[in-house]
Amino acid sequence: SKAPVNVTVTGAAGQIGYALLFRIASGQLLGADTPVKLRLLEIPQAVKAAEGTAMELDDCAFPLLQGIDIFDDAGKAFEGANVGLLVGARPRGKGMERGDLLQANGGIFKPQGEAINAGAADDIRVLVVGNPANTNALIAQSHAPDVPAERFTAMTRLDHNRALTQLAKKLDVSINDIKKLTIWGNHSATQYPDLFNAEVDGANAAKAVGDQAWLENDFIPTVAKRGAAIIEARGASSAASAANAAIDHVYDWVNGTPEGDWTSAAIPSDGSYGVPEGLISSFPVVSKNGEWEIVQGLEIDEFSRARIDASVQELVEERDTVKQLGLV
Ligand code: NAX
Repeated sequence: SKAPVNVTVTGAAGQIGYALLFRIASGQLLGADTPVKLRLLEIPQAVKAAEGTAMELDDCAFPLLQGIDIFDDAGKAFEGANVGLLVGARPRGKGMERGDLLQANGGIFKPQGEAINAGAADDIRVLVVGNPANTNALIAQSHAPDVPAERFTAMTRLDHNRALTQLAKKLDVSINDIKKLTIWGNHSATQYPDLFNAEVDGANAAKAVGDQAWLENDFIPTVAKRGAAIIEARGASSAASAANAAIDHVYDWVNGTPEGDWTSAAIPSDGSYGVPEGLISSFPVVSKNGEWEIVQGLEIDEFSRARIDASVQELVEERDTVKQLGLV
């Protein structure tokens, strides 16, 4: 039988953690034949709540779950980690400037990057969920010089999934009829969901929509502001859908993306599509042999170019800020 995979989850007692851990333990993160050991990281005040979640995990008697350990120390939590799901982050407080937010998150993602560098397994794969996800991933990556840079990724899969459903509803088609949709740039309100390279039943999706006004004034803002709409409706931010997207991201990373399609993930840029090298930006990606590859050769029209550039510019500014703060 397969050796268990160590999965470290930070922010384990939070609401995404609560939606995520049961799915990992049931085999949905890595596959139904892969046993897992959970390593939960929380701040000291939340360790007790994490212990409560661990009791419930015990009570599920998941056949694949081979152990749960709880830590309030990043160094220990990432020891031997094969997968790191970095969910816990500092939320933006009232009146907090972007610089303050990045600084506060630097205090979390710098030591976690160091801990990954020091103790994680050679095949460590990191997904940052906690916001600002792209730049938090950059901070962690820059403190893990011994880990290949491409092992640090940030989540735009929730945006991707949101876009799939908005398009499917608009065209009254099934999710399964849609291929090759892309989220470009930052996981923020500037993100660009691209229908010009997407396909619906093999036909161009933007043409199938045939309504530029809907695309600009409806589709793009609905996808980009969906998080705020969920908060407005639910009284709490997206949790189960965010956990679902994290599962999708890691599952595809490990097991590969389906032939004839791609997905979206924020991965370190190699300079493709004019995105400055090293920025962790969302791209159209496929996963092969356990590694993400950026889909090459797509045509980027003027409209898309401007949208991508605007989101990438925001990432450049975030990188400049964390550079000034000495965090990267
Ligand atoms: P919660 O506030 O419910 O949980 C966060 C947990 O992280 C808390 O239990 C807290 O104690 C813990 N934590 C804080 N600092 C920590 C540290 N240094 N080490 C370990 N744990 C720490 O937030 P939740 O709703 O679970 O959201 C978590 C993060 O996901 C937030 O940053 C949120 O903005 C982000 N999101 C990202 C999304 C994406 O698509 N990339 C979508 C959903 C979500 O908004």
